[in-house]
Amino acid sequence: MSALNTTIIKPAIGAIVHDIDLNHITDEQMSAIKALLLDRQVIFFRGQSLSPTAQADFARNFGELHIHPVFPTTPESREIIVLDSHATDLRDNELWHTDVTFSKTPPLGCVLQAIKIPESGGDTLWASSKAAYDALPEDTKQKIKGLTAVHDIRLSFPEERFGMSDEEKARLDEIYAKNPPVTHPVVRTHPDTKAQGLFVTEGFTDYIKDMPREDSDELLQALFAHSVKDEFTLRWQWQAGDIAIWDNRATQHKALFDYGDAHRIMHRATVLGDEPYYQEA
Ligand SMILES: O=C(O)CCC(=O)C(=O)O
Ligand SMILES: [Fe+2]
Repeated sequence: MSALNTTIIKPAIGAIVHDIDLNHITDEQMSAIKALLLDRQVIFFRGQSLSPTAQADFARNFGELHIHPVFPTTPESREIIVLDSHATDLRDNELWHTDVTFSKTPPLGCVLQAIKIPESGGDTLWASSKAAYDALPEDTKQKIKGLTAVHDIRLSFPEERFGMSDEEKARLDEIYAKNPPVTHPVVRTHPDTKAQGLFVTEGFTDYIKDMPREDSDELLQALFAHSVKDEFTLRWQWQAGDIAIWDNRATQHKALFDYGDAHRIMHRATVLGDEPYYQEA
């Protein structure tokens, strides 16, 4: 990691990379960024300025990009989602979630750039799924290791959220039909590091399969609460020009919606990922 000047944020998660302009990076720096991301799970860069096409090109270093079924995009690049608090209801991002786990192959990761940040509020929190898994009691690890759970887009994008014009309703019904509920392992083995991570979130995980609903609800509530304990999480206070990159296979996150009517705009590129699996260590 000698190609990068970094500061660790917390033992479990996070690093800041200094003295780098993401518009001009060498192959050596890119390799170091990838290694740092695997190690720290979410990494931050201050003082950046990537146009939508430059942000998409940078994100493509990690893999092919995803087009989101719900969020609007920039005119310059359809691969850049615009999260604009004055244009879209962003309350769904305030639930702890891992991005797009309502799909069979959730994203590998995201590159998020702060374009406009309120004077106060609007922080984002990330939690390490690995740290959460590692800290589970051994009997819980044994209990959950073979389980699978159903993830559903409707938990975070419910009908009530989208206005009820016929046009909106038809669009949403089409989105639901194209994204039926999917099943994922409750413990996910990271494809690169082979680390185990807890892979359920309040944003998208509906129920654990082959378990009475009440037991599933109780177990999920306990796992949700455990996943986001202080020692597994960090909180990022944004400045415009910040970029965060997270490993979506190893984290969950939550964007606070605590800034009233203030204007907050973020640009996100989403890198395609593969099908989650569990493999015994
Ligand atoms: O707006 C943010 O800080 C993050 C929103 C979010 O959940 C995302 O971009 O995946
Ligand atoms: Fe998200």
